[in-house]
Amino acid sequence: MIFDENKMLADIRAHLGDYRYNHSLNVAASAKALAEKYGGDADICYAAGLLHDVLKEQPRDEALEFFAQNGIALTRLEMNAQKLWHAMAGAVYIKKNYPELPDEIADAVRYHTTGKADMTLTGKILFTADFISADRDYPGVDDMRRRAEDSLESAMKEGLRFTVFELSEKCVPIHPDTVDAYNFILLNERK
Ligand code: DGI
Ligand code: FE
Ligand code: FE
Repeated sequence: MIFDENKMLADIRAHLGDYRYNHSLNVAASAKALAEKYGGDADICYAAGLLHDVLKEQPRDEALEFFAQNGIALTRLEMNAQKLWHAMAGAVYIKKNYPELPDEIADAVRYHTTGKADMTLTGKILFTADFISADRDYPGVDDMRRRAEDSLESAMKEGLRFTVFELSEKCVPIHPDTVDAYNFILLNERK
């Protein structure tokens, strides 16, 4: 590991409860395994996994303060979708606190919840690792794990389909990046 793993571990330990700390370790392990399988950078993907949810437990008031202090303007949809905040805030946090890490890590964290069109390999690996990590136990997780063995695109397509389906079923607004990610995958499928 070429990065300071102990710094990241201490940081997420200080920010997260046991459940999400353990989730982060599992996502890091999955991201590393996917990097090895798909030719990504194992250290970059592992670090992205460790840090991806670092601000997931940040209280609402603190998050809004953090956005204001860092000049991050939320769209109306984002203001109403608090579950998206940790990805946006996490990316800014990583840029500020880990200037030694490649930008690719903050970028992958930024889009780990919604996805976006034309993601980096690290971004696709983190997005997929978050769905298949060892702690995940939802109906369909075995199918997701099989897909991730086959291709990142297959796993992402199902992950995005599931997310769009769930959000629309609950009448929750769908972020444009989520729609872009979904459409991009469908339109770029090998025929
Ligand atoms: O942080 P995790 O729980 O590990 O996973 P995550 O960062 O993928 O967050 C998943 C949550 O984010 C889930 O409750 C659905 C929500 N979400 C994902 N895409 C969208 C979304 N919420 C809205 N409103 N719009 C989206 O496009
Ligand atoms: Fe997350
Ligand atoms: Fe996560």
